[in-house]
Amino acid sequence: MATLQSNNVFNKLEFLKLMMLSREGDRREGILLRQSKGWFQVSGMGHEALGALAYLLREDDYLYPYYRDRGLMLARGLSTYELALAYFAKRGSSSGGRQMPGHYSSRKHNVFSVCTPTGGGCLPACGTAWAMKLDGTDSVVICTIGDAASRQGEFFEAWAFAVQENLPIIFILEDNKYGISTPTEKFLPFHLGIFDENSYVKVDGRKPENVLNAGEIAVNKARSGQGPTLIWLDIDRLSSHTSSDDHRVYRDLEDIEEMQHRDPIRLLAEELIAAGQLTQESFKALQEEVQDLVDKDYLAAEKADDPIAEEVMRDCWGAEVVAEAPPIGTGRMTMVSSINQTFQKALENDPKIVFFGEDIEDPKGGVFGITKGLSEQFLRLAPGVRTPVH
Ligand SMILES: Cc1ncc(C[n+]2csc(CCOP(=O)(O)OP(=O)(O)O)c2C)c(N)n1
Ligand SMILES: [Mg+2]
Repeated sequence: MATLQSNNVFNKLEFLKLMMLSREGDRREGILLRQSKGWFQVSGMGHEALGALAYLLREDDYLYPYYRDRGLMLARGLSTYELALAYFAKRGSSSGGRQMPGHYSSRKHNVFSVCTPTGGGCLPACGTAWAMKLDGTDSVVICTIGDAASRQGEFFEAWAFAVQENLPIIFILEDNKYGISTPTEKFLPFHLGIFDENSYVKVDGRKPENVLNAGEIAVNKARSGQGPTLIWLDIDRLSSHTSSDDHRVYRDLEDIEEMQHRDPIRLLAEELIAAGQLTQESFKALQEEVQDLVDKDYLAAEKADDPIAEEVMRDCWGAEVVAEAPPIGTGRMTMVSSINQTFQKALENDPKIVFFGEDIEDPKGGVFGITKGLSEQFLRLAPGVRTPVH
């Protein structure tokens, strides 16, 4: 089955093939949809250069992508066959057929399942980055969102928390100028001056080396404990929003035509041809090779097993844990006291427990005193964390 990431070294010609593989997968899914063999499609056409980020990551790093990130997913190591299984909602897909197409996930590659509510991955991504920091590792998290999604409250909350805790996280804002049919220029936080100019980097995201260079600085910064970066990528959505949309209804045809000249695949192919690393013939041969690979994977995936109704609850829950009464004293006590003692026992037994919230610290320990005494007794400073962990 087709996976093209042979090693972690970035090579333009190999990367061109990866972007073409992503594009062809999108094209194939569009055709299958028109043949009524699929139910929904969301394409990453125009966003493929983001895949360059994967070359900066280690296995222990995490990705919180969104639905435009097919190129990034392929570069991370997901195969076209796996994406095809997801497209057909097959039993063997990463979600066991529970997720929509384009809602990537991979336990093996630390890819957290895409949230359908836009921006919904930002806070869990911070949680993962915080856990990495508390564990004292030098892993990093990459979280991607769209330009319209950057107006979600979660994004601002996540950015504030990432800055506060100096988290090893990189937010990638894929600015394709539209949220479905709505132009986002007027609403984009950068255009409103909400972010200090020193807190983000703007990059032409049509060129993989730009993504790679900005990403490298951000990943090194995060790995060395110097905190988060926000990368604002200027890109194009070359397709309609999804298979339920037709962008010709709200975009000028000249505008659509003009975008094709900034197509990242076209730009890289032209560059490689000019550099003598590719010819028109070898480009055509590459296209045929990629088409063939994608064809085979989708044909094979189409024949794979469908989900079984009886297995619908499989993987929805972890192993059952037998509930035990907390080892606190017996006899009469108030509810507040029993909760407080339970927390005490938990903190004594598990150094990984983190209390997170407002008004939980001593001397008050909450309006009802539920956490009273805990911060004084268990105050722990995680390595490199600015604020105490209680
Ligand atoms: C919270 C929420 N509101 C609305 C939607 C419906 N919706 C899905 S995608 C989308 C547009 C997102 O645009 P953008 O963030 O710019 O990403 P793009 O699709 O352009 O890559 C909207 C409004 C949603 N999924 N979640
Ligand atoms: Mg957009």
